[in-house]
Amino acid sequence: MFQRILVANRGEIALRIIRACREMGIETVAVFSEADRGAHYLELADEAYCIGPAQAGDSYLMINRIISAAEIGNVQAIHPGYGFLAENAHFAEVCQSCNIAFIGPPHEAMSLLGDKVNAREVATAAKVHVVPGSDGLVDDETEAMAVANRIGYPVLIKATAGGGGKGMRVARNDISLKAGLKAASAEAEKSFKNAGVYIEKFIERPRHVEVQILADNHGKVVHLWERDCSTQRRHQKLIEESPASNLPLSVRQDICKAAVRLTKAAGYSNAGTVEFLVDQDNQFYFIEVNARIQVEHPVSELVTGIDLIQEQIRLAAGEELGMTQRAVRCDGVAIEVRINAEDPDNDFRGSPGTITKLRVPGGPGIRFDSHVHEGYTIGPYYDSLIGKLIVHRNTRPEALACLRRALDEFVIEGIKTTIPLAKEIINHSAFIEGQIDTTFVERTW
Ligand code: MV4
Repeated sequence: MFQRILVANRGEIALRIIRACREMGIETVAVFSEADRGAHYLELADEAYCIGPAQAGDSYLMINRIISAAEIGNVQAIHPGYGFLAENAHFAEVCQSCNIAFIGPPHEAMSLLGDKVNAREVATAAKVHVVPGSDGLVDDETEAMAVANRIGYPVLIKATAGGGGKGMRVARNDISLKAGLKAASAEAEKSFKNAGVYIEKFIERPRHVEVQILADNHGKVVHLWERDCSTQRRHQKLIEESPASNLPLSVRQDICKAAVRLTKAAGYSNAGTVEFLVDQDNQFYFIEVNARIQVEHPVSELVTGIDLIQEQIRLAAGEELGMTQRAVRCDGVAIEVRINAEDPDNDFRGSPGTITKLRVPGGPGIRFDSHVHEGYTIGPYYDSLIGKLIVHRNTRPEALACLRRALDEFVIEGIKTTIPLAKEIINHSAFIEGQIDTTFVERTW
């Protein structure tokens, strides 16, 4: 097992990783930018090194500086968290060449699945349903029209290097298809330096259901059931839950089995998430793989009782998975609310400032993962997530009652947060009934 790990991230996920390491008796080396100097979570690491100025591009994204800190800190492994370098296959390869274990998937699987057209091919080979669409990249208007007229409008043009919604265009006829093809391709070239696009049937009002996977380096793969992440706005998830509500057990089992087949076919190991769209007839379609630990991993931890960060570390050290699929329970219901420093009255823009008062809820069923405290200043440099409130109760109505109480107990002064919006959402009848899809928040607010 590793004796020392470098945490190549900041904020709540850096703290989450430091805590996991401490419980495992592993020392941690933290890194920080000038903007994060003095943050309290850094004191919980064994060492901390400054790696540059506030701008992420000059610090948390600088591979040479991270590797230098790893060499000076004498670590055997790097945990990238999420965002920043977490899905950078080149970074994973550099770690390997420096004889430092990357706590994540092999770089080969990461670059394979990072290309969505390749990922669709892997899924198809594994007999996992993909959304009906083009056979590979679409090269020109003529080919695009042939595909669209075969599968039928509306269609969605997507960037093969994309994900998270960038470089996507809906087309409802040949005219908008031609315009969308140009626009999507140009946006993809600009954002990803890869103009490649493909076409899928546009699924109307889908649910976003994703399966948590753990895979060892010896060919064993288990799933930790699914999360519903449909409650989002502008591709920013707001609320996630496990299990998915109103999804029959047989469908959940089929989705989870499909995710395991795909993981095996991709030669993937460590923790990962296989994303699906679920249509109104409960048909599910693979869309992409997230080759990292995700923000919403705690809901899966609570229903299964498995510590995902500790598992990631054991798997990266080459250990075999310690559990069988049968032993992975899905007990009760867990719901996570993301708390962002954003101003709902200013188009949900970041709301930097100092937290002047903080009262955190507690009691049965409540977990709060956050690096912030009274007196903490949220700067303008990074994403606006300041914490995650996660509840775990036996049933969904009980989980919602617990969440309602917790949000009512919460006091955060000095900055604007998404807590008021979260309260409105969880008190809306559609949400209470579990009638949620990816368009719900934007249709309703
Ligand atoms: C789709 C879709 C409808 N039909 N694909 C958005 C981000 C990327 N991960 C995939 N996305 C979508 N792909 C087809 N064929 C609708 C979305 C989508 C979405 C998906 C998941 C969660 C939130 C979303 C919000 C808007 C659109």
